[in-house]
Amino acid sequence: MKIISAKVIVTCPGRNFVTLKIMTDQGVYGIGDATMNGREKAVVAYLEDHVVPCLIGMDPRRIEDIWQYLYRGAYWRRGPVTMRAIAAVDVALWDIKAKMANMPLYQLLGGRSRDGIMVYGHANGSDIAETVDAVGQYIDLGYKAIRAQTGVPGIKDAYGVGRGKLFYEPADAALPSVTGWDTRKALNYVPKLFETLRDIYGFGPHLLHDGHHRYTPQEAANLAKMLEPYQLFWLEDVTPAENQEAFKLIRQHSVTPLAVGEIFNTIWDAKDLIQNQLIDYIRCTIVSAGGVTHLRRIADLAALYQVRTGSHGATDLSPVTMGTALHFDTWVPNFGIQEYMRHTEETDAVFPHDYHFDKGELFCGETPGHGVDIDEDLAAKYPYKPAYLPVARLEDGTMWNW
Ligand code: CS2
Ligand code: MG
Repeated sequence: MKIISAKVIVTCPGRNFVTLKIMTDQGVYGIGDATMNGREKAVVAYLEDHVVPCLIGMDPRRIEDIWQYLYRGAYWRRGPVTMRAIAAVDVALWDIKAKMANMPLYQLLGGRSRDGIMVYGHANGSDIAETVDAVGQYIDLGYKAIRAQTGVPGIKDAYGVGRGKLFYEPADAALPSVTGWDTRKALNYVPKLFETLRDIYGFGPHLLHDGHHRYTPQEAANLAKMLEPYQLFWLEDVTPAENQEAFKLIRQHSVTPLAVGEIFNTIWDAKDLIQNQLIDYIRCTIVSAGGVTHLRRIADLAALYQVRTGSHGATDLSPVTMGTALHFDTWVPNFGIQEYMRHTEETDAVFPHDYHFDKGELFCGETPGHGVDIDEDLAAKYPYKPAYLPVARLEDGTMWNW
């Protein structure tokens, strides 16, 4: 069996997606996601110029060997561009293997560990009252877990607050827009949101919050401690994870569960946080961390330390990543939760898929493969549009972490 061709498809049905389609001499094809929000074309060039030519003639059944070829063989290891390109190939090859085996992907991974995949949705509002209202809407939709983000008085466009209450798309400008940040104002406001949410909705729903790398370790510890009475499911990316020693300070002061990893690309980024038991949930997902082959290694390492998975699932992860992640989540023993930001109708139409939502859970389908395809004719109707994530500045103009 041989790979005879591979093409990179760029489409923008509401937002940009980069998709790899690998064709074989037996007529079976596989689909992989290679989207990197705001840097899409870097991965397109990496795939088209440096990966696709090497794939032609290879045996698509040799998933592990092709993974090692692209990782070790590049010499230049790791990083968000390389690992997304590897992920796209890897996912397309698992899709092909599962189709050849006539099995849904989760069966190849080891079979079902659970019935449904608990997901969390994104509730947001420009202030506490609006966010409380949005959380209520998610509860009405059947969600068991909800991430709550609020605008903060005096901060211009705080992270996580969309224009509509149920939809939020951060990459929304042809050049990065400038948002604001002020830690003191956030620390004075965010705990009140969770106090109000618990007063109104009680302790039934799981509540989550994303600090989006904004706080220093001391501020992060303070926030984690202040949020303790409200028993969050997790507090995410509360401080940047380049210096992982910082998480020791947070742990010393609080038992609020911590989640990190949406910007990690390999097991090496996650290793120390996991082994030192400084986090409770690892957020790496299929597209950003080298595909099924590599994410499985990260999950297995995490399992040794009772760290559970919580895959990133924002709208910039295409339905191909979502579908594949759901097969992964259906199998992985140490599953925690799956993020789920719904795609637009246009996106769902370009990527026909067999997963579905019911009462706070997603379910992968039984179609052989990962269950997600691409309608190339429809995709061609939505050409690439430059779209960037915002940047953040403090009140005095200093650049901050977005
Ligand atoms: C976020 C994302 O989903 C999350 O937790 O941190 O909105 C993130 O900002 C985007 O995926 C960036 O592309
Ligand atoms: Mg996040």
